[in-house]
Amino acid sequence: MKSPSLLSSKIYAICTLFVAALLSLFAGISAAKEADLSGATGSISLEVFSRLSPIEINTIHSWEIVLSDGNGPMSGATLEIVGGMPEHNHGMPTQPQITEELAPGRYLLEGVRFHMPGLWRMTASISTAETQGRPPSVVVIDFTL
Ligand SMILES: [Cu+2]
Repeated sequence: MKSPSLLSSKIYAICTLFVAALLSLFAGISAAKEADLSGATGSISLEVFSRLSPIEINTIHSWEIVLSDGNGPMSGATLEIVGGMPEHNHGMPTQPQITEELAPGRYLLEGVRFHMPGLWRMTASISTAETQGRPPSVVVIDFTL
């Protein structure tokens, strides 16, 4: 029969390997999850993680929008998103709405749908309690579908 100390050191080694494997798995997942779209203005950066990735035409879906500034995640911000096709002079077929702050600085935008291939422009107007009474910060993101 093996001595208890040998057995416990074997269990320890197996656990260490298991944790290392898990960590490398998570590192791989987080590295793979890059923003689908991003933009910035001043110290504010905006990243779009589409729940439909890659984004497809004519499929209604949601975006998770991550806002941060020089101090970290921007919690409690008011975010309005307007989209359209600048070359066609029309808007989106839907009016996407922010419905929830999923985590500090991470907002859920529901009702996103693009109905045509071509150049799309999303304009995000961002205001916070600190910037009340001043014009919102505006981030413009152009992309082609
Ligand atoms: Cu169009």
